[in-house]
Amino acid sequence: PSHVGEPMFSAKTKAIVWGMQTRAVQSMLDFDFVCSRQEPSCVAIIYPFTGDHKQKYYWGHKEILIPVYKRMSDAMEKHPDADVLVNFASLRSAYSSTIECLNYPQIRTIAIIAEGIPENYTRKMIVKANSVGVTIIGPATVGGLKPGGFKIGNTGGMMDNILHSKLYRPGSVAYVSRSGGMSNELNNIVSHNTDGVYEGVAIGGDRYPGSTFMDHIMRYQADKNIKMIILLGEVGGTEEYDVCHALQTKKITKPLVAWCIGTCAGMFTAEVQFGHAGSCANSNKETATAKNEALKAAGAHVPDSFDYLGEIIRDVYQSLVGQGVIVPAQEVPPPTVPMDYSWARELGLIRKPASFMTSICDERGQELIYAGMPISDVLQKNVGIGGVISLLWFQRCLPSYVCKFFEMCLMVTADHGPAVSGAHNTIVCARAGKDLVSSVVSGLLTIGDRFGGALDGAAKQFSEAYDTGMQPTEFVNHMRNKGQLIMGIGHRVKSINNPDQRVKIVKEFVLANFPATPLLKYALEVEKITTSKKPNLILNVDGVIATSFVDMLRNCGSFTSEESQEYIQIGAINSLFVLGRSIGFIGHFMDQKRLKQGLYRHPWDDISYVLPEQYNN
Ligand code: Q5B
Repeated sequence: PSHVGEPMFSAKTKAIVWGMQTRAVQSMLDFDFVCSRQEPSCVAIIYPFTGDHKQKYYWGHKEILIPVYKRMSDAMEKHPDADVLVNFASLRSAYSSTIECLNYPQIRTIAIIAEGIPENYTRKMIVKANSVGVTIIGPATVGGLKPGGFKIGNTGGMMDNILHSKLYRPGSVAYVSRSGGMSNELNNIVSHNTDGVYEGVAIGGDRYPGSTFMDHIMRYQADKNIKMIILLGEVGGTEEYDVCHALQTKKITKPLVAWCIGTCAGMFTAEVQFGHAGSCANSNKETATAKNEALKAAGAHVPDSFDYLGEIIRDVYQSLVGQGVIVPAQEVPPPTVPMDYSWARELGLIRKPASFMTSICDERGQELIYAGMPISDVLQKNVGIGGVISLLWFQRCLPSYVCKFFEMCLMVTADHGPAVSGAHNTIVCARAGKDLVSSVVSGLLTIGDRFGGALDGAAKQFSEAYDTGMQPTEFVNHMRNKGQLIMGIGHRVKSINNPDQRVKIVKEFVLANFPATPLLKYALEVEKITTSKKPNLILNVDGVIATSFVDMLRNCGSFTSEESQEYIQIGAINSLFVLGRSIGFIGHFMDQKRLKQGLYRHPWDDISYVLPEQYNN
């Protein structure tokens, strides 16, 4: 192929990523940015499980879009300048996606990340790749990198690692290893002892790697920018002997530092299989110790143990500097890559005021917590719905008589028949074919000053009158003079002749159980005056609940006077009617659906048409 002899990666390399590996793609782009590349290296993503779309990534501070293609053919056609495929396909689809990719002559290198691909599949991929002149890196690898130019996927680790090992600019040392994890360690060792990494490839831990140590070492030998080579082999396989042969036959002339890891295998009496599929010695020749000896005999610089690898690398490097073969370049600081918000927060580097606050419920931990009480305790302690209201509305456990009061209010307000405004609306809405939420909401929206929502007004009016020392008669006259109705007084159908049992039940409970009930008693005095004028001007269900609610807030001992006042001011007193009547509205919705009631149309004979004269026939 035309690309033979050209460097495998450069600062212009463009890659297509197979698989939805958003972190890896971002990591490639961050690497590009810190290397001062002009353009992002990842130009497209192939993901067969969604339709074509674009995904947002960061390019430094800026946001850019990278196209995602369902079909490989589209990605190749739209990005003819991409010559690397970073294949994140799983072990099940890595074979088919690699074989498909080998049909596109634009691709020169394929990195296969998946571990566990069956060896016969890998061998078929290698045969096909060799036949079309494509280099495979992997399988079972993190990939490789070229400082200052390009990196495959997650190679090199996080940004602090990349900065620490100065991988944003090229050095003079190239390495090839099997292990991806150990290549990170090599980045660290090389950056500490030399002018840095020029290129590094991890060929992967399988028995049959797509490209070999020799493939990469011969590339390094040919590249004039590389002044020394490091080989990090391991127990298992015989490929290191090819390197020995190349050293002996002077195919490799650059200084080569080598070490095979796994020398400890000799300390075990039985055969040892290390983490990689290929890292197991099938004969004495495949042991790390034998290979290290052979490499040393062939002329490689081999340390006595891994601990001295850095030292020997430094010695070779310094002698090259001494000979003038390496002239260390001046350090240029890299551009700053912004840190991801979540990572910076985890490191405790930044703080930000939260957009919103909550103080009643926390669902983040193992157990849901209502105002400090785990949900299992809520149930175990049998606090009931009144207790849950105490916790979620008032952030505290209120006395049991208060919880009982809440529950009683919910029960008595749960419904008052289909004729009232809210139930009527819910029914009409349900019959118009609407869903539960819409129907219930249409009922709830009728709750206001006249219907069911007079509690807040009643709480304010009665408490203000009482607190300013107005006598009940004074209050009634004052309201009449202002031309205002007294909230919580009056009912369409209930009167002193047709008393409202709900009012009686709540009133009796509150008078018997609350420590003090001054406002309720005040309201009952007002009722005496209003009913003397008109029998339907009773203290209604809204009025009795509202005044009792205020008595509870002020006298149960759980609230300061400021807190009690705040609940009245913020409009919290309607809450019990709203919650209670929701039960009834849901009932009416279900009832209408169950009864298969059709669309409601109000009868004409129940509507008085009073149009302006000129429009009447
Ligand atoms: N007058 C409730 O009125 C109603 C007066 C008043 C002084 C008053 C009316 C009112 C305040 C709001 C209130 C909650 C509209 C009611 C509820 C839940 C429910 C509903 C259900 C359920 C009824 C006749 C005469 C007039 C008026 C005077 C009336 N109210 N004076 N203070 N509060 N109350 N709402 O019968 O001289 O003849 O012109 O707005 O507390 O919603 O079951 O239906 O569970 O679903 O239409 O219980 O009282 O009387 O307006 O014709 O007035 O009495 O000024 O005097 P009515 P109106 P005048 S409980």
